[in-house]
Amino acid sequence: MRIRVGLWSLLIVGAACGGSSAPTGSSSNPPPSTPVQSISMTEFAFSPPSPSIKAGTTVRWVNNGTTVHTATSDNAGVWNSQDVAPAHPDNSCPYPPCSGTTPPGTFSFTFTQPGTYPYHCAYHGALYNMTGTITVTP
Ligand SMILES: [Cu+2]
Repeated sequence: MRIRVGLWSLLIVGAACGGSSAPTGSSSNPPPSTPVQSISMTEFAFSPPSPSIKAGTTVRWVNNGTTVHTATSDNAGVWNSQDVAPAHPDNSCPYPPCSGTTPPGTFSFTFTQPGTYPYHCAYHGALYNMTGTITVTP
């Protein structure tokens, strides 16, 4: 009889220890990854051209058009996509040149500093007013 009572006590203590590591009720979702703002490039516009984003957001330009475009900051040196080729499903190129993109069809840049960032397409900015402005808020 005495031995049985002793085992019971050990089991209860063990259960109490196991319970101490229970979750504290926070969400089980993983931490959010870097937010992404997509901007489509077509002939001859960015869409949306001028989004407002939070610092730390990555802007991802996607060329959904049929010729090369760029996303180039008006202030030299902030960012320059170089040529972004059309992102056709078969990566075809109806209106060459369509080279110089990494990876095909997209260009990404992460904005870490709040501010106002005007940009343009190097080929169609002046000619077709293919321009935009990224507003970065804290
Ligand atoms: Cu363009």
